[in-house]
Amino acid sequence: MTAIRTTCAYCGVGCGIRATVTGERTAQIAGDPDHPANRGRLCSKGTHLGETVGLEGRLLHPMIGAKRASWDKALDLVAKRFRETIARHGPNSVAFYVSGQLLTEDYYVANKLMKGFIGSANIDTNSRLCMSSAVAGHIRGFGEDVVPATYDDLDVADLFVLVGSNTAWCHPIVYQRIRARCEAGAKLVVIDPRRTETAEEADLHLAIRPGSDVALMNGLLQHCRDADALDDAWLAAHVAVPADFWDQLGEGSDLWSVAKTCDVDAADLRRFYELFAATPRTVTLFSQGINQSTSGTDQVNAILNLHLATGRIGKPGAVPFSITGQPNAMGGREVGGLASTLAAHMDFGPEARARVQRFWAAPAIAEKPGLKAVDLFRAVGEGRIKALWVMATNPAVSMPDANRVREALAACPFVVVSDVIEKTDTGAFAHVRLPAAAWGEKDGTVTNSDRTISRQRALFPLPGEAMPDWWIVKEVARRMGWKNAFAYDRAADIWREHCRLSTYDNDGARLFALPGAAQGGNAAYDDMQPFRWGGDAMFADGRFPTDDGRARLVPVAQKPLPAPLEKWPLTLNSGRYRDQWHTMTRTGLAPKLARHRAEPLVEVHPRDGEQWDLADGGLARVATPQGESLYRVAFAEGQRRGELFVPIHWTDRTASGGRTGLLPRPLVDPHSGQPGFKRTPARIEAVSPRWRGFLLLNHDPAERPGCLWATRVAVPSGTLWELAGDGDLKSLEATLPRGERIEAEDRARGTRRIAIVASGRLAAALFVTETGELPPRDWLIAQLAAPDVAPTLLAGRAPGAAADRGPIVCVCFDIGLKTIAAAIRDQSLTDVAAIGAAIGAGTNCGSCRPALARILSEEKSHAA
Ligand SMILES: Nc1nc2c(c(=O)[nH]1)N[C@H]1C(S)=C(S)[C@@H](COP(=O)(O)OP(=O)(O)OC[C@H]3O[C@@H](n4cnc5c(=O)[nH]c(N)nc54)[C@H](O)[C@@H]3O)O[C@H]1N2
Ligand SMILES: Nc1nc2c(c(=O)[nH]1)N[C@H]1C(S)=C(S)[C@@H](COP(=O)(O)OP(=O)(O)OC[C@H]3O[C@@H](n4cnc5c(=O)[nH]c(N)nc54)[C@H](O)[C@@H]3O)O[C@H]1N2
Ligand code: SF4
Ligand SMILES: [Mo]
Repeated sequence: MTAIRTTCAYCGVGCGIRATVTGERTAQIAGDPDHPANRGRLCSKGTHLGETVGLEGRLLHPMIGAKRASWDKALDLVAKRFRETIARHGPNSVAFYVSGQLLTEDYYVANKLMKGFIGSANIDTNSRLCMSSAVAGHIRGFGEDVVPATYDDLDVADLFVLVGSNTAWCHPIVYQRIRARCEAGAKLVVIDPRRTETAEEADLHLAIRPGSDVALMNGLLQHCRDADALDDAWLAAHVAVPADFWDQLGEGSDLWSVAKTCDVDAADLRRFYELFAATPRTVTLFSQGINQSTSGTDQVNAILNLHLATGRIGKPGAVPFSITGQPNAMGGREVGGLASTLAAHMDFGPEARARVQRFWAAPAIAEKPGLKAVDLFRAVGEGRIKALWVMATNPAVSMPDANRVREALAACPFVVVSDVIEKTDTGAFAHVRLPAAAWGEKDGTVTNSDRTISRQRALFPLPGEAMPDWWIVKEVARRMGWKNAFAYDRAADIWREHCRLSTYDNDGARLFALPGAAQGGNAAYDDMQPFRWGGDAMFADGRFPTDDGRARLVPVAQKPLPAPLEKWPLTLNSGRYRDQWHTMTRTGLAPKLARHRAEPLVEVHPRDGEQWDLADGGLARVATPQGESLYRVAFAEGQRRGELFVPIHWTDRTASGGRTGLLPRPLVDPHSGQPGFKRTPARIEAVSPRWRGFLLLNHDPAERPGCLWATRVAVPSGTLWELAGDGDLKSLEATLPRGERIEAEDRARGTRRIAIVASGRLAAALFVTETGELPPRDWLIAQLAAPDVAPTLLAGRAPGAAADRGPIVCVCFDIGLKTIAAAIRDQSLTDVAAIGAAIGAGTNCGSCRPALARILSEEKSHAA
């Protein structure tokens, strides 16, 4: 069996994978030692990709309404409805909403159809929610949306500044490269209102007031100027500085004012400023804490200003680094998948429009930028957009003010959804659902955060009637009447056209160019090795893609941060968990990934918890001006007071609560249109249901159990639902399968325990209690697959009673907190490597190493 080289399905780190197909739908996953992004390493999500390549839950046939349809029927209908809508209401009455999870080839075809043939720019992407502020900031500062950094910079930097990035969880392999460099002496500063696992390992953590990043960066720039750390020669030669730039910067930028605005200790702030000024080789990495703000673009430029003014760009180990979220966020930027760009890093100027139209031999070309995501869904809601095609994204969950987005989808006369999964919250609104090929089936290219283009390669044949996204789009285009322009037979045809457009009529004015790449044949495409466009030393010559060849310092000022409102005294932040990906359509299938955090938590400072009468582990309702949702409460010392943190991953399919998309306001950055997801006024109140419990089933039920709190947890051989409610258990009992019923009741504690045994195995268990205890779930879960039925089912533990391992920390080797703590104590382990040597934890993907470090320090402080 030979390994197939491909690229991870998840984050923008873009790790290379060697996958060995071991069965019809099984594969063994290993890191690719030859891939420059990861050199063989993988994080927990990449490592467990093999658990998500089965066919459960897949959409395998085109559907018109609830009925299966042939491809011909479905494609004809989509083409007809789009054509008719355009004929009657004009090209701007239709829209595509696409995704950084499309491959470059898919993205290219969708963009070409909308901008060159339909003649509208109403194609936007979930990247609008993700890094459009970085795009706008790059264009303002550099003249083009170019990320100058590479991962090689990480290996030679002396200082890392991570701003608004939980790198340890969201870009774990980048984080491991940073840690490796720190072990050689580099310093790490983390700027994040929360003490994340990333922050816990930092040399310095500045838990700033959310939204105060511009003040922090402007103060730092002022400090560098005072400390003589600017690079005057570089500034004079390569940067345009507006006349009043330094005067406006000075205001409120003294150390004391900044410390007050950012609400951090002035001594810590000084330490950071001095460290930065003294360390030329600095990489500043930023992601959603910076981008997802109504001042996102200004925040990005505050960072770029710093690097431009100190000459920390174009040199090894000195660079600002916007790390991208999705596997092909960058590829989407390159094809022009955003409503605000045209194609191949061109804008809507008359020359660019004429050039692209000529190249495509297109009947039309979009005249101006189209609607950005939030405006686009507003236009759908107002009836201005009458036909919408959603590809590879789940806006009913992930857009801000998702209730309004759902209303808009429900009101839209024609909605098409291309997805790999049968039941998604967005798919529920579709008139036509088209089955797309998933990771492991599709072929094409992706561009990662550091401009490295790699191949995703198919491991399995296409299942059912699933087809690649590029094929689906080109078939619709052909049926709309544009046969020749969309005569692609394979992804490689599209790749070559994309490469030709990048160099077409490009005398070097556009840095994005893939020269040479267009020449290879299909075999060259199949054999493509990872390569970085733009070279390894972007901007080393000090020339920038602006009219005068200079970069720009952009004056940016800190916006006032309003005091909390009486009705909404708290600020709601949202983001990611280490082992889940977005709306969980794939990671939600993997039992091992459910181990890290099984339920949607609202993290709250313990003192705030007391103030609002919350119980750690209880339930609470979080409300904002936009909506409300339930969460399980987790007291967390790492939260700032007055702030809440919730995850973005749970949906209608997986939980009754944790519906984070319902909460943010649809407010956007004026330059980029990116929503400010990270700061929403909110309040919280305890919810105390009469009973709590769990339901374990040997199958995946079609419907979510109907009660106040129901969260689906992936487990081996079945599903687990964590439950709480006020009503009786009738509807839950109705979900139990047939079989022999064993039951026990303890009226004093309001406890009922029911087990169903069928064909000699445990088929289901429903345990609820009002005031009693619930057993740990592990042993019962294992009974689903046990060959015999244990006599102690209703006790929820083995006849001899197994020791409780505690919550799982190392998902690769299934090692719990209690096991680790015991090993540290009993074997006097003193560092993470020693834990690995003793019990194996943290020695595979390494994602749990920050957690191990924390357990170590907790054990140390216990001992002391
Ligand atoms: N495990 C996992 N990894 C992922 C993903 C996933 O779903 N799961 N998704 C991928 C995608 S698409 C993306 S975009 C990236 C996102 O990667 P990250 O940006 O690292 O992730 P987030 O958790 O959204 O937010 C990062 C941090 O910003 C902080 N923050 C909030 N407000 C502020 C502020 O005002 N200032 C500062 N300085 N910080 C603030 C938050 O507290 C949070 O810790 O992750 C990618 N990787
Ligand atoms: N409150 C809050 N909201 C946020 C964020 C936040 O931090 N806070 N972050 C935002 C960010 S940065 C992002 S990137 C978004 C992510 O949000 P989404 O893009 O909505 O999330 P995903 O779950 O990745 O959705 C991808 C969909 O595409 C499907 N899919 C997977 N592969 C393919 C394929 O090859 N073809 C097709 N056609 N379909 C496929 C999946 O099954 C899934 O339904 O969420 C945003 N929303
Ligand atoms: S860091 Fe993890 S999720 Fe991201 S590409 Fe690498 S293996 Fe995949
Ligand atoms: Mo993202």
